[in-house]
Amino acid sequence: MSKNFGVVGFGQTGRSIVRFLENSEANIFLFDDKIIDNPYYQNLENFDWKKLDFLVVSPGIHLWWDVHPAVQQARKFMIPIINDLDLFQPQIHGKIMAVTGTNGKSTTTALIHHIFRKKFKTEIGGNFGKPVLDLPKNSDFYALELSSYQLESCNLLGFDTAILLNVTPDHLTRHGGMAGYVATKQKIFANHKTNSTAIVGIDDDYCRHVLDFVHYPKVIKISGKEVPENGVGWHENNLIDNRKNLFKIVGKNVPALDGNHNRQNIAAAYAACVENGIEPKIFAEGLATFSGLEHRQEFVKSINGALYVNDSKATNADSVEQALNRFENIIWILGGRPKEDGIESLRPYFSKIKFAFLIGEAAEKWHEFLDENHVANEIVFDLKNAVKKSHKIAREKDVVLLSPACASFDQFKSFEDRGEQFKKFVEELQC
Ligand code: UMA
Ligand code: ADP
Repeated sequence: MSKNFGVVGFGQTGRSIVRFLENSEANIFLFDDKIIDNPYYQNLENFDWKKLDFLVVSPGIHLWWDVHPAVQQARKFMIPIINDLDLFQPQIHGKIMAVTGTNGKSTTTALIHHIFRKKFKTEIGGNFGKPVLDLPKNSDFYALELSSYQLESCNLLGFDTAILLNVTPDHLTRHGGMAGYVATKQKIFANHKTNSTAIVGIDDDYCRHVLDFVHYPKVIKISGKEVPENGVGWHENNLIDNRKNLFKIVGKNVPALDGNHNRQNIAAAYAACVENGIEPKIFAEGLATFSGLEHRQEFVKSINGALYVNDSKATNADSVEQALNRFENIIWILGGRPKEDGIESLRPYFSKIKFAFLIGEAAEKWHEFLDENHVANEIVFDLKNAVKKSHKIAREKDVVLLSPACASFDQFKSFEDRGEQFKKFVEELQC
């Protein structure tokens, strides 16, 4: 008998879920807070919840804090709540390499995909690119970026390779604080297969805490700062595989992945590669040809000796810290829709800031904070103005850095839109 599936959220993920269910025998009932012109759309208020067999939720749907009404109803009628990953996993035979962490997920997933494609049929998706149900089902490997939102609603955990890069404060409102956020990230290791591998970053306290509770058949520690005992890490400019007392140099830093933060990503990608049959030589070749991702410390242009850098994806303090650490003489463009963790942790870098231009909803609040900390700053509200004003004061060797420490949704469609607009405004500047 055909099953009844409720689908909550008709965004990118919801559409892929509906497409998938349409190809099965399922009956589909679609919910969204917006009224949607779609034959499956249901009004949540008068729906007969008892008839559902499953409720499939999109990543944006809150399960534990500020719980979405559809989720509340499903719980009341004991309907299993699942997500697109739960539907995807039984469909495939290929191995899943799942990547999570507060920062570096996209870069690491893209790097793994770039290298794996040299040897195996490999797809990339999840929180980066296509939702999983839009991926071909016949691949050897799947490099999946998983956000905390996706881990929260996934039940069929048990990946072939599970990677946790780092954990620093982010999405705290959604997860009810840091404890909830860490627990959700930790879920990536909640289950395993007989030959699964866990790859765990050891560069922050939260990850080191999680490491104590990872019971995978194989655990590889990785670091961007040191060479872990029996793990993979860095000594000076060399990536070192230190397992089985084999102190082996396997690669050097590459320009597209400059910066200490990327060393963590490279170490994790290396561990995932060698554990799955990629020889170190192929890894090193792949590393050298990886061109990096847009909007992550992306060098846009040099004008009169000043470098313009698009780091629009830096939406939390830890990711901004990597950029402030890397550059000197910074003209900093920041702001947008602020996160709960704020920018207090960036204080040690304030002496490197020549001037800060504040945009978006965070502007007023952070203006006061920067004033208190003696950082010269001005509220300009919009990005175009910020770029123009930065250009006026930029001198040789300065770095004009868009690294907002905020979500983009107050003024832009997405972080990509914000980054594209930044690049456009930079291109329009007169030398
Ligand atoms: N909706 C509701 N009620 C809600 C929330 C959403 O009805 O309470 C509806 C909206 O009206 C809309 C739909 O749900 O119609 C949107 O669904 P969604 O918010 O789950 O977003 P998708 O379009 O499905 O995109 C999701 C990810 N979005 C989120 O996690 C919020 C995308 O990550 C991801 O790329 C995409 O799936 C493909 O897998 C975005 C993101 O911001 C880029 N991710 C966060 C991050 O990276 O920090 C986690
Ligand atoms: P995510 O997908 O987790 O958001 P990205 O690879 O898109 O990660 O990078 C997002 C931001 O974080 C960029 O500003 C980038 O420079 C920074 N970043 C990348 N890797 C790391 C890391 N390992 N630790 C801290 N910050 C990082």
